[in-house]
Amino acid sequence: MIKQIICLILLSICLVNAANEIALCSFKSVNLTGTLYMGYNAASKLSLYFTGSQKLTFIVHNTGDLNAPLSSSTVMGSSPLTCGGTSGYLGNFAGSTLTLSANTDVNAQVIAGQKSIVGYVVAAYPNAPSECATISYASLGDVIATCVVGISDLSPTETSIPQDFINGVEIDVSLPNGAQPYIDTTQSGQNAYCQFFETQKYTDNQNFSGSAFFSYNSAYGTTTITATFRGIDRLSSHGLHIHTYGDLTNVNGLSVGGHWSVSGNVHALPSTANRHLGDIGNVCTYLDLDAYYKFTTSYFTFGENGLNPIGRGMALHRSRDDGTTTSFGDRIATCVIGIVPNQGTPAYPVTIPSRLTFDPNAICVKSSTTESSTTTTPTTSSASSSTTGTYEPVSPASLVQLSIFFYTIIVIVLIVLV
Ligand SMILES: [Cu+2]
Repeated sequence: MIKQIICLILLSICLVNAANEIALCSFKSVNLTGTLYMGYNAASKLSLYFTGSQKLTFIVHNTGDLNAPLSSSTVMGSSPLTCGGTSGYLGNFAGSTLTLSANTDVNAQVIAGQKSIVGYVVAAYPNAPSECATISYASLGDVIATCVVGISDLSPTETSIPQDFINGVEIDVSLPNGAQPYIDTTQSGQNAYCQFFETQKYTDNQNFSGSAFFSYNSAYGTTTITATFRGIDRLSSHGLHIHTYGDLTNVNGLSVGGHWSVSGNVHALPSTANRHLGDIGNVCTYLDLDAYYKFTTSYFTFGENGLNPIGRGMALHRSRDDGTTTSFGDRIATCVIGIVPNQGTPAYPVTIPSRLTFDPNAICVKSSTTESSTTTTPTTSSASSSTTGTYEPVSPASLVQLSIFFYTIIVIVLIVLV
């Protein structure tokens, strides 16, 4: 609340980051890799550039959930699909060469204001027509791959915008671009979902999965973030942040940039008032469970004040964030925050075991002797601590196994004595 009041007073510095931002969508599928870049050129037209080599049609759908079912009824805009008429019809591409289909201006699509596609899913289809033509959805074939449109920077330090994108479609890097999500003020709030992809810094050699769900409560102005992760190192808790860019192009996760923040912020844990917008603490791990996270904050909103996380990125780190900038290590997984429309739930809901409670500041301390009172811990084992020297709470399941073991020993001893 304090931050929001300060932001209202000093609105100019609270518009998050510079406005010179573009949109992009990175396909991370075995079927398709490549990035679709979107920016306004000197003529204020949205221009598109695709780095892949396949001939494809790109369609935007009315969801930012990568697992949501897609059909003709979820296409953004009208049907049939017309170039320049259907807002979700981005056109037909034939790779990075500067042909009409690879590099074209479009009129009905935007990355700012009303109808912005930032935070929505783009799906790639195989049966692209040879030129811009009115087509039926069914003629495009089955979806090859999907991605979520995120925000990136035209003058980045940690990502590589193709020079062909800037030169070929005449993007003027000195002009403001200003990619922003569309805020539907007719809704009482928007939810969001972020599906993680492991980076090349992920070394745990297990099947990884992870997702985060943002549930916005407009009545209280609060956002509850829940998340689960599988396949990550259980000997450590893991720093989790919202980062500035929804850009997954860098294989090591560097292109999500620094922590999402406004001027004057410093890095800290949620227990500290002055911190980055994206400082949301740690994910706790368990000895025999997946990793879970739950945190409620009023530090940012889903409103129009520049503090909206849609289209930004998230990063899960190798190590625990102890509030210092050097503590949390590599980015082992990253994602783009997409819209879940109509305050809905994602196709694969994030579920948290009911027996778990969470520290309001998402601390996850390392000490095995203090963890039960200060960190995420199963409610039914609050008096216990780990017997292995690690700092994860012992789960109820482990306690049951331990009890059965000792009970068996006692019974055996009694039988021998009798
Ligand atoms: Cu981070």
